[in-house]
Amino acid sequence: MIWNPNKECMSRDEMSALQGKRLHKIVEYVYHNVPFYRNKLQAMDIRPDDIQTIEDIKKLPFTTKQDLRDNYPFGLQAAPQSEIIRIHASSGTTGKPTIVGYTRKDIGIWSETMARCLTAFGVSRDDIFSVAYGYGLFTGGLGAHYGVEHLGASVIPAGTGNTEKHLKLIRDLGITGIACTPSYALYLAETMEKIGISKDDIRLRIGAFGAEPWTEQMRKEIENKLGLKGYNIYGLSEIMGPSVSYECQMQNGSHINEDHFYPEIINPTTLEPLPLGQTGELVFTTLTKEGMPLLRYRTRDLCSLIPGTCDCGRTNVRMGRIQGRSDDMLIIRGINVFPSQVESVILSLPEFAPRYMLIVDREKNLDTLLVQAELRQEVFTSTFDTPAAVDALEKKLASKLKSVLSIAAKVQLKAPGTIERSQGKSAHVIDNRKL
Ligand code: ADP
Ligand code: K
Ligand code: ZN
Repeated sequence: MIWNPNKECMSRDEMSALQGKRLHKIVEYVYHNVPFYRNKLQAMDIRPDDIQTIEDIKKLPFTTKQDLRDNYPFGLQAAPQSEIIRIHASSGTTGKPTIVGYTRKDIGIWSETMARCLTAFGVSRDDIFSVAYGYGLFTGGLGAHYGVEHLGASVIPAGTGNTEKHLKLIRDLGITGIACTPSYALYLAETMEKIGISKDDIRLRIGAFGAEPWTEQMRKEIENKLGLKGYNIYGLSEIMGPSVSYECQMQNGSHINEDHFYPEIINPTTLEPLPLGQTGELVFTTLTKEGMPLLRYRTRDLCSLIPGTCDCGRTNVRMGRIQGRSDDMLIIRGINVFPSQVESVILSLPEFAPRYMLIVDREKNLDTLLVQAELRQEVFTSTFDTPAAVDALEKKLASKLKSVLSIAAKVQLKAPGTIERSQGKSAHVIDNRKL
């Protein structure tokens, strides 16, 4: 089943023509409504009329996460506040989140692209579908929720947490579909064993898994333990949220909703576009967004685009699995975490030296984060033989970390000079998870 064959099965010529037309319109729109883009385009001597076909996209400037930070909170918003009906935020570094506003039209398109994904996974109006992404500022929960409603299946707004209660609902209501992070799916399976629900007691048949990287091995494990078929769904808040791309029944790459989100692959160092099939940094231009349209947004996700038509009948280009990131962002329980966020917390507390280590692991299928931080000499001298003082300092750091990272971290205080100082990008991270 295909939700919108008119848009998912266009010929390449039709698609390119539509993308070119939309690109021209969006460039004109940001030129008139976003001073940031107008200034950039003027500095490059580009007028909206210079952009007529989709190939002209190569003339346009890139947009980075840093641009979003520099223009925090609403600097890149194109629509007037009266037109914005929802605001999400994704984690940023240095405590500044990325704010994304959506107009009514944006929310409608998001529901449509979500419905396309769900239909490709095999979800229909007869399904009872549980959304177990986090509800709140994170785009996963509400994004998937509106898509399920738009499709017409019955949505269960389960959210995360309350896992045992959720599992009982899955059993008692005969819930047939679920959207969550792959690691939460494994955690569900684990908890099922613990409370004595077997996969024969439940009717789950479809899983929509995304928001973090996962492997074929994880897919097999989840499928075996929950008795369902798992599909990949990809997205990011800056562009929309989940539903930027989705697997079909062929499970050979994820189809991009390219009538709304135009993909390019570039060399992250030279910024040159790469030929189809090569691995590089994924870049998206939003072709229809009103709230916060972005030109050539650098996702930092590394992957390749897969040429050729797909046996499912869809012609939309596919992307391969995310193979890594060109920055040092970690995804822990689906939440984006930058080592620099931890650094900013540590620097803000006078008791700590600027030496720290993040140790990421997976225990019982759930990601864990341990932050080790060195105490300053004078603080160490005055506290190390007073357990209560050490305890208080640990609590102080843990609570500050929680509020900045939005996830709980274990904290371990270290004596001065005991954390190894090394050079390089991931000098502050040990990631023991096997992906
Ligand atoms: P979301 O709300 O979609 O998780 P965020 O902006 O919080 O959006 O995080 C987006 C990032 O999460 C992506 O840039 C990518 O690194 C990662 N991500 C999302 N979906 C997937 C997926 N299916 N596979 C691998 N990584 C993913
Ligand atoms: K994420
Ligand atoms: Zn397909």
